[in-house]
Amino acid sequence: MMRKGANWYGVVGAPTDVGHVGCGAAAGPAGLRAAGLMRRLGQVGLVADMGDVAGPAYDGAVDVSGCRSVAETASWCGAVRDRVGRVLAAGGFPIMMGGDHSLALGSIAAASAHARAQGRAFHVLWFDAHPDFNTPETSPSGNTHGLPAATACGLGHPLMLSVGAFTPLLLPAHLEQFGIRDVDPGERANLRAASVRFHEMPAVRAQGLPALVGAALARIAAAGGGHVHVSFDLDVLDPAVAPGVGTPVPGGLDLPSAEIAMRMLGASGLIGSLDLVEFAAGHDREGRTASAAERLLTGFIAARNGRRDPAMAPLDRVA
Ligand SMILES: [Mn+2]
Repeated sequence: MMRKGANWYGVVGAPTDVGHVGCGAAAGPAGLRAAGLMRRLGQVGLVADMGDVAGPAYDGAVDVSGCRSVAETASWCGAVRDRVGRVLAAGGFPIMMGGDHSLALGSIAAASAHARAQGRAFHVLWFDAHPDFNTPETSPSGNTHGLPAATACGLGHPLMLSVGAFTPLLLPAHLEQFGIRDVDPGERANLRAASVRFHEMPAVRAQGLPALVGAALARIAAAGGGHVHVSFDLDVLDPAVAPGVGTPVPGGLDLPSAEIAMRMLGASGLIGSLDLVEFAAGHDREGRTASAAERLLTGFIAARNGRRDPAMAPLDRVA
């Protein structure tokens, strides 16, 4: 079967924790490179390291909206948007390597604009312990990494909404979330008001992540496909598997389920861009989180390229 879409991968690093100052995600790109991620990805696909984007320094100052470092977040997201956009324009598949999850607004701005220019529908599949669907009004912390999914859907701070060339970048009906287990009260109200489809961990455990992801892919395919962006926050994994994250929440995904889901996403041929965010290298233990990130990405790329990766053989038997 022919696979549609880009056959080379451009990794864009965004070394900042502007969205949750001090959470440690600024060390993510350097930590993943030091763990050998680029070399390992290069074994399963044609991968180019597009380097790190840069953005302003920040101090966590709270503005009138009650949110921290909003202008700085918007600036970092703009830098991500531009470099991810260049990968897409050159026919590549962008992998945005965070950094904290606020940066997803930048990659979504690029991917949504790319989809629109091609006349294709745009969808986002979001893997996270948190929905990141707060608005400045509902956010208890004021950290901008809790806002990007809502902002993409057109709800939020004007400075963050201005990262995209248009708004909303994403229809709430085209957003689906998996692995959720830490939802703020106002955030839950936002999700319900927007009718976002989000799967909390009890439902994920009952139905299995692969079944839920398969249903989501089937629904998108039945609706005519389009450009599907995957935003993967490493804190969706259980902290036993991925301790190196800024905001760990117990009761998360096991690695085999996540890995099978990523391989399904790759094999679907529907995915056009991806984020891997919130790796706090300084909190990792025995390289577990970096190793998990590497397995997820190599599994995705190998499946998307229609290859069998020898390292995945034990999981083939599980699946
Ligand atoms: Mn997140």
